[in-house]
Amino acid sequence: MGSFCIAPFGLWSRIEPMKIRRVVAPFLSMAFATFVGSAADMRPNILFIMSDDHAAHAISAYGSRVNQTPNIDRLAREGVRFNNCFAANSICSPSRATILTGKYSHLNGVPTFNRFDGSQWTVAKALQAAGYHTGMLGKWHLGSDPTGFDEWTILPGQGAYHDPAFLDRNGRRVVRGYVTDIITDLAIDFLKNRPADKPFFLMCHHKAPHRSWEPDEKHRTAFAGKHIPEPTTLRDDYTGRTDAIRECTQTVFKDLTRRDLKLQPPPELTGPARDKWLNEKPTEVEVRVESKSQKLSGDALNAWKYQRYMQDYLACIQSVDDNVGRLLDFLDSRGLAKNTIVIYTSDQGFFLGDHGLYDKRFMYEESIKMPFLVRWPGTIKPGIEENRLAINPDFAPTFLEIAGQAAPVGVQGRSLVPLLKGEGTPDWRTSFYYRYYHDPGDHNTRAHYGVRTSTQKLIYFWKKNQWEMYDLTNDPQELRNIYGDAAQGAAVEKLKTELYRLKKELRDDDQYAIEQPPAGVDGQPAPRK
Ligand SMILES: [Ca+2]
Repeated sequence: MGSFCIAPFGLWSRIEPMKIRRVVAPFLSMAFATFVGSAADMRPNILFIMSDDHAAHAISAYGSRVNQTPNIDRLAREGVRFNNCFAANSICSPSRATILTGKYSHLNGVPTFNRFDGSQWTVAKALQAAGYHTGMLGKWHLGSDPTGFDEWTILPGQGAYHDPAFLDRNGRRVVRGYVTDIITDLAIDFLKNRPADKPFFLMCHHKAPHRSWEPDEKHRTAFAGKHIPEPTTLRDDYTGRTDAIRECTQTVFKDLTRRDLKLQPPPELTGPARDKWLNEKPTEVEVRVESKSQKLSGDALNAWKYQRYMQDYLACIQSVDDNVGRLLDFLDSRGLAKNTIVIYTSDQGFFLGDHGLYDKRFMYEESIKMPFLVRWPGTIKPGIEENRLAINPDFAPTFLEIAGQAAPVGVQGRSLVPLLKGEGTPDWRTSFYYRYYHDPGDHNTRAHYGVRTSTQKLIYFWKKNQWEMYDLTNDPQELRNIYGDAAQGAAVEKLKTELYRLKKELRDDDQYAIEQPPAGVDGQPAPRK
């Protein structure tokens, strides 16, 4: 399909968003047929950079206490920082499926780590049909081949940090180097070789900083001796909380393995014996301090484990930050920055020792909060903050509106374009629904659903029939479960009403409450066509 021109983008930006949907979108198909082959399409490009498990509180623009991310910060300085953007199901594959479809897990069919049905509607297909040149590079983690992309090169499953294999339409190839650098190289190649007469939509998905947190040598060395401040809730004793947090195996002190801690197995161990050694969770560790061997256990070992975990996690992020800088520089050097919307996000948040945990899954703030930074020169005022509630089902309708397209029936999110433009939205959501299914999953994390408003949170662990409630204004760290407080009776009832209203409105009929679909995104990639 050739290029087309309907109106210069200046006109798009002057038309009210709803009018674009009602008036202009139906006109698009007509215009598309009429003007095929005419002047260049000036709709903005979309560069969507998403990392994996990068918590907002490991970005200095979000006030990180543990690292500095000058390149990612540039997007906050030159664009908008969303302070309340959340994943609706805080694990990798479900977040990705939701971003592509604008739908919750129970409707897009990916509640856990199961294969995505690529025959369904996705925003990539819609943008491709609307004349965008579409690309997907990096971590995909949805089992099936990408659909709706003119170009795709993906990591199989989780992918590898060093000398990773990639899959594309031609099969599998190994690329020498470090994964974050390579994905950025692929993105730069995509930008260099794209058709000049079309706007582009590029999903650049980093693997980092996902477990097993393997930095490149440069950043590993830079962080090796660094002391990382501990979070205040690292030694949370879970008083007043339900069983779920006590039962999970995602704690820094008890559950990091020798592999996670990068301990070296004895040289005589090989094969399964070596793997067994690496997968054990050590209660005593021998380290070298100033060339002397020292045995660590108890509190000293706990503190050491936190440092080891965070040093590698943050070193992986530093490479992501460098590479975001490379991409922004490339846009500048090619004169692309002005008409390219750049988004930086992560598929969900991560516990950085908060509540003593690593990983995500739980509906607590550190896990569900996504960094969401957007630069759109000429439209977004530089350096602003946005506090309205955004969720990852909103991303697809946002991309569509940017491209002048209406969201189809069934998309559950709302376009964030009015928020990006700083417009008032009197009917914006005041709460959102969350649901996590993967139980027992990789970390024995109990399934739950819940509702979060701007000031409160209610969580229901349905397999345990246990509840938690938090006052986010007076207890932002979520240390005091007030569900059972007599004084909260009316507030609990109000939140429950809202929870079940949302559940019904979103057509969550407990489709995956008991049985989860079989795993299908890790290990061997899906058979090639
Ligand atoms: Ca993830």
